[in-house]
Amino acid sequence: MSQNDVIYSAIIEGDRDAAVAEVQAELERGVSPQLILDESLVPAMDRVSELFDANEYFVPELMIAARAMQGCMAILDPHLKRSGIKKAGRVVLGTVVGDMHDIGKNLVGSMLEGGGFEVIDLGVNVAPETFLEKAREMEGTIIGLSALLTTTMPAMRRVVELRDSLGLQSSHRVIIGGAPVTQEYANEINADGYSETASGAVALARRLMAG
Ligand code: B1M
Repeated sequence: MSQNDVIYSAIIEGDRDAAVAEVQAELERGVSPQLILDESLVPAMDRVSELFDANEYFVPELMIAARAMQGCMAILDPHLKRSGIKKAGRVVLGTVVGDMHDIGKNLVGSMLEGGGFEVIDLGVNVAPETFLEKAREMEGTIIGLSALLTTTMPAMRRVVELRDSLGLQSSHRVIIGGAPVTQEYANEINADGYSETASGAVALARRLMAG
């Protein structure tokens, strides 16, 4: 384990400038981008999730940490791509049609990126067809759906139904989340997984990728 404590602490404290500067310095020292991601950034975001789950951090702290993480990812991404490092998987993510809430979805996206996933963020108010169109571009892509309104939850069912009608149930798993969503609802609509939290979504996506 070669965790960089400066990066680790800067992410937890949401100090984007310090985190970005140290990531840059690590790259210049020849440290591999994958090592920076796996041993400093991902553990820091895991710690941020723990603090959030323990009610020690609230949404603002979470967002500031996520912004610091995104700043670091912007630097690491080209290096990761160049070195051909295999991503943990690919997730097409969005808030379902009719729903404009994106704070939780963005956190899920940051966490997934922090967890080594490629995230295609389709934004908010995304139609079922759009999810499927984008997901079909690559075999194995996970479809991640977020909904914050009870009135928009049925759109999740429509995504699953469309996926199934296209015969893509074994190649494109659907995971769902958002404040009103439950495991029972996931079972009811035949989604492949539910997570209550952003960090849980990473663990869930990893489990699905592992088969
Ligand atoms: Co809205 N809103 N809102 N809102 N809003 C709620 C959701 C509401 C519960 C407030 C209330 O009445 N108490 C209520 C819904 C009631 C219901 O359906 N039962 C509501 C309503 C009614 C509305 C409007 C209809 C209000 C109106 O206009 N009359 C309207 C709808 C607009 C629309 O979408 N069409 C509306 C608008 C808005 C704002 C634009 C003002 C703003 C959104 C800003 C934005 O997102 N850019 C807003 C906000 C901020 C909220 C509350 C206050 C906070 C939501 C939030 O960001 N939470 C919310 C009340 C509340 O939840 N306390 C409320 C923080 C975020 C980190 O949590 O999104 O749950 P959350 O994400 C969590 C987990 O759920 C999980 O991970 C995250 C981190 O752990 N998660 C996933 C989320 N997605 C996941 C996906 C996964 C896995 C996990 O896998 C793919």
